Amino acid sequence: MGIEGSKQQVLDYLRRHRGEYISGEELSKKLAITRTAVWKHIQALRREGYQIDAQTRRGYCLLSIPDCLYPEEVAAGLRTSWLGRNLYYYDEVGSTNQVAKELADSGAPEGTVVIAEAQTGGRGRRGRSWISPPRKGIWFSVVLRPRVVPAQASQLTLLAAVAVTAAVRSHTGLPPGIKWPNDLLAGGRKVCGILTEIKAEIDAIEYVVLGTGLNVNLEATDFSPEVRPLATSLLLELGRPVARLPLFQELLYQLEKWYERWQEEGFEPVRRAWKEASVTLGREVAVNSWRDVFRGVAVDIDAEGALLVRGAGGEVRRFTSGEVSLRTAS
Ligand code: BT5
Repeated sequence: MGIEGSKQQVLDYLRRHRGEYISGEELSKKLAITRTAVWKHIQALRREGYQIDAQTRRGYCLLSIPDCLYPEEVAAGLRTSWLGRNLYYYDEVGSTNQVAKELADSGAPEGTVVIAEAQTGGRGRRGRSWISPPRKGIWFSVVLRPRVVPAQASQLTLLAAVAVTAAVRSHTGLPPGIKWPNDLLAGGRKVCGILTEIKAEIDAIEYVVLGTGLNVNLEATDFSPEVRPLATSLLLELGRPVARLPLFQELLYQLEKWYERWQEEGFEPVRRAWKEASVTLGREVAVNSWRDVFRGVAVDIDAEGALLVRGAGGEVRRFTSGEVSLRTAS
């Protein structure tokens, strides 16, 4: 077994006996490695942020695990059956969406997840950038291979917004509002963005990469001056830090649940949940599409997930993409 493998076994053993002292001798016997190797693994785990107490006669005791999204920690409490079971972890990466697309191109199975503690080239839509400082957010991408026609892929963005909203609400009590199509707002500011990228033929999807950036423990100073007035984090809204690991596990669980429901029952349940959490419907909006800017009242989303906006003259326009700015409160 490799060094990483036996380090993992030391960790697993200590995790199973959390709060107890385990002697170096016991570890060395049970795992069939030398006591020097045990000690080296303990040192390495401490460098990764695990708090492990060592006492001469009693042995080692795992006191706390770091708030990192290490794959072994994610897997240890994951409630999904397939999503996130194939997990790629990076301390730092350009963009998790980029990595996920490369993996998908080389055949990665549905449910493959790429997570990074930091992104140096995090991306938004239309070439914009996404601020992703180390260990303060949840920056991840999922490879999906849905059996629907390409036109339905945009429903996945709304589905992801619903799943993230559910996870944040159940984990923190804070109910984010969804701004069509891909922004989650808290206190009127953006707390999460979703970037859906697709590779398809005319009539069949090869894959969809669903990238989510959730601001968890960012401080105001983590945002650039231009973004600061528009952005927020769970920490800023709740006034306390939020543990990322269980929240990430809940995100994956909700995504899998909503995705399966969508595949089985179609868009309607997603649409209902989306409408409940929406902060767009009923509001005056300006929609910036690639054609022009259209002003009116957002009245509904239709059975495909498109936004319906009624203009001043009563005409209703349908948008499948575009940027929405909210004007006055209704
Ligand atoms: C989005 O784009 O909202 C999609 C963001 C998706 C990010 C995830 S992170 C994991 C995965 N890997 C990636 O490379 N991307 C995905 P858009 O609607 O275009 O919004 C981008 C705009 O939001 C920027 O131009 C800024 O004004 C603002 N912004 C940038 N970083 C932000 C942050 N951390 N929080 C809130 N707003 C931000």
